[in-house]
Amino acid sequence: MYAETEPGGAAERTAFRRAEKQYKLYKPPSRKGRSKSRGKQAGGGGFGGGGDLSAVVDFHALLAAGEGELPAGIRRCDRASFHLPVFCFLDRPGFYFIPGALSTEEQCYWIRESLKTFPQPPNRTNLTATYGPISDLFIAAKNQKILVEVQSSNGQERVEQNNVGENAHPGKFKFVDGSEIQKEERPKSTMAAALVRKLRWSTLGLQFDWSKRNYDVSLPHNKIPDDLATLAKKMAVPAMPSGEEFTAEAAIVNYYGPSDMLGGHVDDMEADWTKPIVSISLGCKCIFLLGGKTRDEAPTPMFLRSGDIVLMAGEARERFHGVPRIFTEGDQQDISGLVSELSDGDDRFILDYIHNSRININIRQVY
Ligand SMILES: O=C(O)CCC(=O)C(=O)O
Repeated sequence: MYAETEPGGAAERTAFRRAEKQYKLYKPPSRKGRSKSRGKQAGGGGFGGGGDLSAVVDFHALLAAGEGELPAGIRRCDRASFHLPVFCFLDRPGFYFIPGALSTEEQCYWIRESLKTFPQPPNRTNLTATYGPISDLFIAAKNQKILVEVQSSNGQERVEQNNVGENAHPGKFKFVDGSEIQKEERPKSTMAAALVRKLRWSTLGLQFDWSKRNYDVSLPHNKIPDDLATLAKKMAVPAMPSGEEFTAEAAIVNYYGPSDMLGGHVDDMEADWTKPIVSISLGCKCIFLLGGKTRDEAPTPMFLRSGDIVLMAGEARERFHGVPRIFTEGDQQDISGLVSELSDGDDRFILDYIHNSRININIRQVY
């Protein structure tokens, strides 16, 4: 699904790669050095450790500006059958941007689901290959549990079953309280909280096999949760062929930490490209690049904020796209709504996580 990074040397040869690098390296002017860096931009602009974001399309600002003239190449494509404002690009058919599609309450709900429910087996995550299926990772992290290896690769039992907590897993690892075992007894152990931070993706519904770059229908899976499927069906409307309904069959949840990025790629593994990918942004703001059918075409950068939804259908499915940068704590992350909504006791752990993280849920009709 995601194209690999080109071998060294090729990295900056294309317009897409150059844009990725520019935004990845963007640094907000420090308060102290603000006038200095402004002066630098005026004298030639450019990126590489400074730079500016003036070319980044901000659909929230366009929406707030009201009926005024839109920048060249951008238009409103609202639908009578759809209740929210929709933007699109004249030269990028099949791409739709729905700013602020989800309320703060809805965003919080989907953030909780993304952390607590979506990584649950049989859904697989990037951690599955190393640790086997892990149940209740988020609860374990909240309760400061440790994941320990209970059976070495030669099958030898490392820790007495009776000495450890109730969270036994079919794999070789299980959660225990730190106090329950001695340090020397756990040759391979990781704090559950550290594992939450290492979560990069989970797959829902039909499971995607990254090594084969295809769906593996033989892998055990649950169907997409009804409420997520309903949301996707509702939000897909502006991009759907008339008279048809979107059926959610698979989803990938991407978890981004402070310096994570998603390199340019095309999503071409689904059979029917007339159906959109419904892509939901949660948590910290990011820059999203929408490029052309090759990496040689310069991409259009745009901000994606928590609650925004993007649809990519038809021709837009062939376009390279990616996320070179997210804006975390102290760096214009734009999550004030979430901060007040998640400040209650039980949600504090989620708030700590989302302060420095972005989550993307992209939902697909595969067949
Ligand atoms: O994180 C995003 O907004 C984009 C995700 C994406 O492009 C993908 O998963 O294919």
